[in-house]
Amino acid sequence: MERTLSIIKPDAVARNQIGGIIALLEGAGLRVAAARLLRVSKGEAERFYAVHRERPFFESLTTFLSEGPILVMVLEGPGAIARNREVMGATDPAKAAAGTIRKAYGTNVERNAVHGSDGADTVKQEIAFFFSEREIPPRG
Ligand code: FUP
Repeated sequence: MERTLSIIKPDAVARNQIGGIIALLEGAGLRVAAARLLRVSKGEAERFYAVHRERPFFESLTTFLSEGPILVMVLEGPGAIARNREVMGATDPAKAAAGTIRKAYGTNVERNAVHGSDGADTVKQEIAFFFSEREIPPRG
C-alpha cells in the first residue's frame, strides 16, 4: 500500500468538478484516506511549489493556486504515486490522453485541475505540508 498527495486546484473546485475528479481517482483504484477543503495564501503556495521558484511560470502558478479553495487529499492504493499520475494525464491538458482528469477538466498547462506528488522522495514532504498523521484515520 502506498500513499500520495492529490490536490484539486482552484479552477476545478470553482467549476464544481470535485465529484467528477474523485470519481476518476476512485475508478483508478485509489481511495481517499484523508481530505480537507482549504485556501492557501500566496506565501504558502510559494513554499509548496518552492522546487519551481526559478521557473518563469512560478509567479503566475502560485497566484493561481492561492486564488480560491482547493481540496487536498491523501490517496492510498497499490502504486498510488504512479497510478495517480497516470489518471491525472500529461501536465498540458492538450497533450493528455483520453480518459484522464486533465483531458476532461484541464484548461491549459497552468489551470490543469489537479496536482499529484511525482515521486517517493517528494510525497512525504507534500503530505506533511497539509496533514498530520492523526488526520489520516487508520482503516479497520
Ligand atoms: P506536474 O507534475 O504534471 O503537475 O507538472 P510539473 O511538476 O512540471 O509542473 C507543476 C505545475 O507547474 C503544473 F501543474 C502547472 C505548472 N506549469 C506551468 O504553469 N507552466 C509550465 O510550462 C509547466 C508547468
